[in-house]
Amino acid sequence: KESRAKKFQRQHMDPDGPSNNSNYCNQMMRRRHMTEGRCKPVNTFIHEPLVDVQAICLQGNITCKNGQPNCHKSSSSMKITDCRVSSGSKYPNCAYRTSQKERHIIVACEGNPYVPVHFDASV
Ligand code: PAX
Repeated sequence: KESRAKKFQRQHMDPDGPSNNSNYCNQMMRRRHMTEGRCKPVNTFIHEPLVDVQAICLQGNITCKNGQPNCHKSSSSMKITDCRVSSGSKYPNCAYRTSQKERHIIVACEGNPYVPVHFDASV
């Protein structure tokens, strides 16, 4: 079975991206299997090296949106792309809006090694 750490990488890591086109989210949400069973409503891709994203687990510890204590906020801002399902989108034809940003990101970390498993927010 896919580990939580590998699932985070599949859903959120794209170090070599983004290709600068408005179809980025339509292609990537499908390619990374987030349009199977339903259209995942919101998903963020991170365009930074994996080691830099893993290092966030050693940076500022904060409370997560769900009240758990295992969230960490990146000390630097990071290049990200937010994908948000379009209002007219109807499964199985998932359509997304693509928006590129530079933000501090908040991830939840777990395990040994202590690595990202959930994307909490960007600020
Ligand atoms: P997830 O299912 O929320 O978490 P995501 O981050 O890709 O997936 P499994 O075994 O898979 O169920 N975990 C935690 N989750 C939440 N909070 C804490 N502290 C925590 N610690 C561990 C993946 C796994 O991490 C475990 C959790 O139990 C899961 O284990 O966002 C919904 C989704 O949208 C994304 C982030 C979420 O997907 P919500 O409801 O939390 O706001 N998303 C959201 C995003 O990519 N970008 C955004 O800007 C926002 C707002």
